[in-house]
Amino acid sequence: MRVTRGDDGRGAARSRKLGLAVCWAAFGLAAQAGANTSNGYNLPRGVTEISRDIYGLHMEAFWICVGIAVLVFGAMIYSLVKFRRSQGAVADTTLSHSTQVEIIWTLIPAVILVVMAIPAAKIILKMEDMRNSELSIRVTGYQWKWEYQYMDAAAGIDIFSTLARDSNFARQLHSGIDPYTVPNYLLNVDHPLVIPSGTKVRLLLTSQDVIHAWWVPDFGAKRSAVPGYVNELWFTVDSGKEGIYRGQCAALCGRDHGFMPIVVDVRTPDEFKKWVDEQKAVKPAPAAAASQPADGRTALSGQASAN
Ligand SMILES: [Cu+2]
Repeated sequence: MRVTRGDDGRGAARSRKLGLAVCWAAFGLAAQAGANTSNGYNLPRGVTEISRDIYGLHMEAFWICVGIAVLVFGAMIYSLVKFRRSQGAVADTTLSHSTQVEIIWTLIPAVILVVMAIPAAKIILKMEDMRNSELSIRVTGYQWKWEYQYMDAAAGIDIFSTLARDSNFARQLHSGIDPYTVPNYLLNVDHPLVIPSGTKVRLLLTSQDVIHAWWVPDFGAKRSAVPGYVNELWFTVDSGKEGIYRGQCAALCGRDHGFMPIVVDVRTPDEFKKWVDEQKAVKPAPAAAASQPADGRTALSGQASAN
């Protein structure tokens, strides 16, 4: 680019200062976005290895984007300010094509994409690795509730999980109840899914009517529940991270789609065992065949198990 300068240098100093200020502002915003990881500005770090992997991948992509933005917008703003007509800049009309430049601006983005794709592929493979799961739970979506049928050591436990009654009353038209007075409004259920910490839990997801999606952000876990299909999903909640975790159906599954929340009650393996014994004592386990499919193909939907 050919430039004719006609000023005494004061303009250049001013534009340098301006450019610096813009760069600092961009950096400040980026730093702020990166630091606010737990107050609603960013993904949750979560309580599983997968959720932390996803978070790391997200931050890696974020910082690459920040770097690209700083370079591209920095060059643009610098050029706009420095080579403006009032400073005597004259457009270069001779440069129309450069093979060298085209190769460079094709190769650099390609390399960046590969750098991002390698860790992403590793995490996807890890998410799909269902081997050595210690507890399997069959999850069936209905309009609008979830059914959790335990297998393995907890076989026989069958829970329907629906919207908590106080939320359900408050959500009715003209209920007269202020939703702000309802704790965990629309995010609470009558019977949560209870699972042990430090245990590889595998969910087998299906649906009895339309497509639902089981999603708990803190687990980095989300998968569709599709009628006629069985999708798998696994997570291991860290030991020491016992507590209540909340999620929602993440598919537009019909009129009351917003009213089928997910609540997971994570307990220590000992407490979980106690809970399993309590459940079995309250309700004797039905015939093993109903909850533990003999050949894995049948009994994954209510209709099949009824045959
Ligand atoms: Cu749903």
